[in-house]
Amino acid sequence: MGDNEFVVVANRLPVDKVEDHYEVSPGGLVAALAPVLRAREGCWVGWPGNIGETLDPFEFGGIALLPVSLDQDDFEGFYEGFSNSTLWPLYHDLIVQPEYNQEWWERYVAVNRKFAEAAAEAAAEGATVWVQDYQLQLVPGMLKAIRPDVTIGFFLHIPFPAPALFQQLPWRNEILEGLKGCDLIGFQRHTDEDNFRLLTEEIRTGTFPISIDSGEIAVAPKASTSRLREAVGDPKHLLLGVDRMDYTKGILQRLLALESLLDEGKLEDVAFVQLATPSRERIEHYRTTRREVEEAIGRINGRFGEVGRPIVHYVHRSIPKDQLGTYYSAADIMLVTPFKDGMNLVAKEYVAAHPDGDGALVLSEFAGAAVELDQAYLCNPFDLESVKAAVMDATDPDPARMRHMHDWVMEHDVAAWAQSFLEEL
Ligand code: ADQ
Repeated sequence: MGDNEFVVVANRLPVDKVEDHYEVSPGGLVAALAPVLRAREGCWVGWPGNIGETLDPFEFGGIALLPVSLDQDDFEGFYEGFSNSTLWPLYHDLIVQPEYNQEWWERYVAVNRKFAEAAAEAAAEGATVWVQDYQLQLVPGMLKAIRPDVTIGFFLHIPFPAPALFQQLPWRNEILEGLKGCDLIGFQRHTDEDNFRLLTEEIRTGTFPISIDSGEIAVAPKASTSRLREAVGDPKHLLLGVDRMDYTKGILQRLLALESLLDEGKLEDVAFVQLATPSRERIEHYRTTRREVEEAIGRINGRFGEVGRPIVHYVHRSIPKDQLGTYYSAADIMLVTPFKDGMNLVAKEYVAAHPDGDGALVLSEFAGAAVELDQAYLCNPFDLESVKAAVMDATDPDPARMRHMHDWVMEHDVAAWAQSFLEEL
């Protein structure tokens, strides 16, 4: 038993090792939880991010960090395997086929046990423990067995599938048992919560749509946005995509929509910037997605670009948040076209960068964000014509729609999200 009144358990610690020191990792979750952690003698349990590294507990920015180490087999079986090649595709409605592998499952159990034991060690008598996401669904049950005195919350950042899909999982009963250790489970959308409740009604659940740190995305000064627009040839329409390179995000589909609009001569004087963070690159489906995206970009530029003036400008790297703000501010049309997405914070970040109502958001109806951002130009990424129509509508946007969404996002930020979950817990 430890002395922390509040414990966050997440796959990753909220820090990254940069050469010989640590830096806070970017992201809303840390920003939202840091004040709560500081105020309540909090501790964060998670993996430091380097395979095979074993670290003693340390403090960073007033928060106690309790590292859980993962070796190569843990990383491959628990993280790349069960989490990202079984659960990720299954929970995103089988965009690619999930793989069911007994050894991965055993690693998932073993690693969840490590996290549960670490949380049990950190938590004070009667503490509140908040477990994050699909990698750790067994932690609540395991922790409750060791420490029945603690209150356990769980938040699922990704969708929860319909029962007919979930039932495919050979270990579906074990996952449900794990989650039954919770006092409260939070979902992104009502449909996720409803899907879960069709399987069991024993546990208290709620819908808490996550959001962004409203202070993190600043509106960029005119000089920087002009410089960016100039760099891409001062087009009439600057389109933008920002994603992890993931098959759920529909990056290829938006490129195909663009290509088709150019082909038909409906869209002219356009530049498209696609920023993509490398992600899960050892998994075959991710390599295929990247290959298909890069092939489409090459083809579009070959067909419609000129020397020194490509149509698609592509960066396959992570971009610092302050620079991201310049891209968001400069873009006329933001394309967010996932086949399925728990929330999609990029959509909210774009809206946050447009207080004056300029700009337009093309948003997939299958992103959780579409529930709140219903004034966006909604589309169905499975239907190319629907994406094309939304892009064309977005070329002549109604500023009232963007202003409305901006005000909503600024008020419903990630701090409000954390507060509402913890109050309910
Ligand atoms: P993700 O699938 O990673 O998150 P998203 O919500 O869009 O998706 O968050 C991505 C974050 O990464 C954003 O903050 C964005 O700014 C950043 N990012 C993306 N591309 C970048 C780039 N090239 N450079 C720098 N930063 C980049 C999962 C779920 C989502 C859910 C979140 C939070 O899949 O549905 O919204 O968790 O719950």
